[in-house]
Amino acid sequence: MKLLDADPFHFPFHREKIALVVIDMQRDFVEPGGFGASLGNNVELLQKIVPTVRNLIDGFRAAGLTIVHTRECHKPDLSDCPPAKRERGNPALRIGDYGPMGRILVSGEPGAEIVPELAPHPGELVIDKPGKGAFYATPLSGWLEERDISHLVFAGVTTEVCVQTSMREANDRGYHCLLAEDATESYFPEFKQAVLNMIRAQGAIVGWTAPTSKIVDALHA
Ligand code: C5J
Repeated sequence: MKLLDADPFHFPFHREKIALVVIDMQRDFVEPGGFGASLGNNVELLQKIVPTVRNLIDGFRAAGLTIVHTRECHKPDLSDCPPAKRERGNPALRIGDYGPMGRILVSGEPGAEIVPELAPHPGELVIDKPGKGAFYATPLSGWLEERDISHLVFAGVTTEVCVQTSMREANDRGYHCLLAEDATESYFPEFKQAVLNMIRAQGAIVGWTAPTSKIVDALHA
């Protein structure tokens, strides 16, 4: 059993049972011309965490541990995109419409790809998810069970939407969850801070948070 120096208290974990889940580090959220920018957001805020997310991924790679990358995207016929989701947002550039990086949030389009710096390596798991949560309508639960994973470290974007939803889904499924504080970001800094506070309040009601350097150090301690 290892102990990671986290908030609100130490996070105990077994090295062979921990996995990293990197949420939606896609061009559509991080680069100009994608889904995030179409909603009027400043994507530069999200670009800044790419090197830190890379450090976290490299720490898990060096330790030979399971890494999951998710992508929020829909089938080209949009059969998995509920009208209630598509109808919201920017009416001039909806999910499925053509933007500068191809069709917005559609699998196989350039915008749906993970940014090149964080591209999955062979053998790493890649989940395409139609919802905000990584467990909804995906094979993630089964893949984690097959690998006997009980502890999850989360990173990625955006903190209060897909990261928080996925972490709460995992929490309800019995996983011990830790969020890498500096490897997640929001277009709204106050929303990110609120999520960090919510997660670790009430005796870690959703889970723990810790900076990337402490997570990587604990993996290799
Ligand atoms: C959003 C996400 N923000 N990946 N998706 O719509 O957080």
